[in-house]
Amino acid sequence: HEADAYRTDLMTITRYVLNEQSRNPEARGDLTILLSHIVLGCKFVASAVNKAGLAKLIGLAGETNVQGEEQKKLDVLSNEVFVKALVSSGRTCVLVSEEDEEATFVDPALRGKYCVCFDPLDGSSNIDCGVSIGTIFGIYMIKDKENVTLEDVLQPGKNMVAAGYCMYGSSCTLVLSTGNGVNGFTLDPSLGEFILTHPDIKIPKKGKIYSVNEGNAKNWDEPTAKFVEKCKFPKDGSSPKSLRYIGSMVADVHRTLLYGGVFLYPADKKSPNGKLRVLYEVFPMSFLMEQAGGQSFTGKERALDLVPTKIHERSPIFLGSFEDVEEIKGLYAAQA
Ligand code: AHM
Ligand code: MG
Repeated sequence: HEADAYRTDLMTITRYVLNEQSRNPEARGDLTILLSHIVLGCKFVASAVNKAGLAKLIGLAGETNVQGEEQKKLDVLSNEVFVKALVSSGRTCVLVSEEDEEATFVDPALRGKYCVCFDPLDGSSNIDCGVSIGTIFGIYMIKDKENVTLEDVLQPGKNMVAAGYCMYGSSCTLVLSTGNGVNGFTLDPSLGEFILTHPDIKIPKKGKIYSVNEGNAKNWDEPTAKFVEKCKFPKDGSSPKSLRYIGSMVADVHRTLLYGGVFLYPADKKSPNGKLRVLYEVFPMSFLMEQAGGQSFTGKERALDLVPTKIHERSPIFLGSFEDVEEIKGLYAAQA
């Protein structure tokens, strides 16, 4: 019985990644080891998020608790856990975190061949009201182990070897691509393991949802304004799209991936490059979208073709169902 097989033949994320790697005769298991350290970071954050209120983990950075101990904010704490887990994996050489202004160059003795760009706790303004938040990561391979530079992470997103996110929501879900489709794993808290629950995720070709912060509408450019107008007042006889916006990228993108539709954080007059960061927000999510059959566009080009020049660079982003993004591309082309 198929359902029974699923219950008893547990495909953990480690088993899945090992299987993937064994198909590449040159692979030596380094990516598996690296990913298992990322998974450890995600489990730590999942557990911290769940007991955040109880453990008084959510206090402001620098605040002291009743014992007079310094309390660390959850995003600062999560960042420390990820950095330490990544360095100790022995498989990384450059780390870029949204929490750290400068990139971290791993001590040569602990160096491996991967670079990891990550946002340890995205959407942290949502923590206090219990809305879903997440970790986002993208992985590059270094060019030359003897000569590691910032150039190793200032590469277009299409060079990423893996990307994913972990959503801390009503359940904890890790969505991963190693360049061969997209798979979703849910944390079974009783086992402490991520189990494959969403094999081979494909985004619907067209969706019924659009997701954007409409409070910025007065500053939008014309193609964005036209697209959103079409979502609300379609002229081809189709039904209007529903608006869903959580304001937490991982949750908004996760819904878009599973239900279809489009998520946008466009440029506006006040922020000509939008808000979201290229290396650890735009690229990993664009990588996943393409791997799931959707697309991702910056308003000028395919998002994964963008070549970043600074580690914390921002870019406008339109991602989701293939046909919906195609429509946005058409509006930008018409304006050009
Ligand atoms: P953060 O890194 O400061 O948490 O900001 C990123 C978040 C994303 O999760 C989300 O998509 C976006 O900011 C929402 O921005 P806005 O509040 O402007 O709509
Ligand atoms: Mg962020």
